[in-house]
Amino acid sequence: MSVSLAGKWVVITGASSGFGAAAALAFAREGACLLLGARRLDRLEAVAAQARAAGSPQVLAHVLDVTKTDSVASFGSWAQSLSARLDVLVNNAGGAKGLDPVATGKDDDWTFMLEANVLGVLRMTRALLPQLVASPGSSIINIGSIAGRVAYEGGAAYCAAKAGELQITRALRLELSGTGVRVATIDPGLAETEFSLVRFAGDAARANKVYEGLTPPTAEDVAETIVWVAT
Ligand code: NDP
Ligand code: 8X3
Repeated sequence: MSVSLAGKWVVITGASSGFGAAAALAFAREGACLLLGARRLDRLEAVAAQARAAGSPQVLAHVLDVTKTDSVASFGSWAQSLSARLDVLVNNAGGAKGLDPVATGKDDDWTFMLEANVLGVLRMTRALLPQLVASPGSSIINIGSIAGRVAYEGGAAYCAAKAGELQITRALRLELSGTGVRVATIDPGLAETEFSLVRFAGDAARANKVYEGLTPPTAEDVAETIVWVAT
């Protein structure tokens, strides 16, 4: 049996591009109310405007950096001031930096990947858990990756981070058993978004090469799966 999302409160992290932006529009078409977070507020506001036009009764955007505890706390207080209950948390913010083998890996890249993909999920979940528990039937949907299950050269830190996300999902599922909060991971394979542009520090030629000769899934395909899991 699927659940109606009309009027439900959905939080999406990393909603300024890619899967998160597409998910915002997909939830909007279901009539959900949206709280969107990311670091680039201008991009977030543009997605919010599209989501309103797509049918969401309420869309609000707030700057969010999941690598910073203070920023997550501020987002959490803002969300609390808007709704005592939350129905869906999509922990999507994250990504990769670099494709170096361990031998030449950069501390800054490793720190970002572990902070954003692992600690970000923990921080966001901790901050919003009281509002999710207040709404039995709510869902936490973490965006992992096939990289959390299968390693590749140059992917040590990113694969470790996404394997970490998978274990967070598993632990949370046990911890929240009996609360009515469902916990899921979606582990896409390679899909065409700004992921590779970010990984290669804005080198568009290198990023485009990743998708050459392929017909990868789109952000909209993944968004459709996120909405399906939420229902
Ligand atoms: P994009 O680069 O298009 O989107 C990433 C989103 O995450 C942006 O909205 C970005 O916003 C946000 N983000 C990054 N760092 C932070 C941060 N510190 N705090 C808050 N928001 C942040 O890539 P995708 O849409 O592809 O990536 C979304 C998720 O999907 C990531 O977790 C990624 O690892 C995962 N994934 C991607 C796959 C792919 O092939 N594309 C496959 C499997 C998983 P901003 O910069 O404005 O903060
Ligand atoms: C992103 C997909 O295969 O490029 O998570 O690591 S992959």
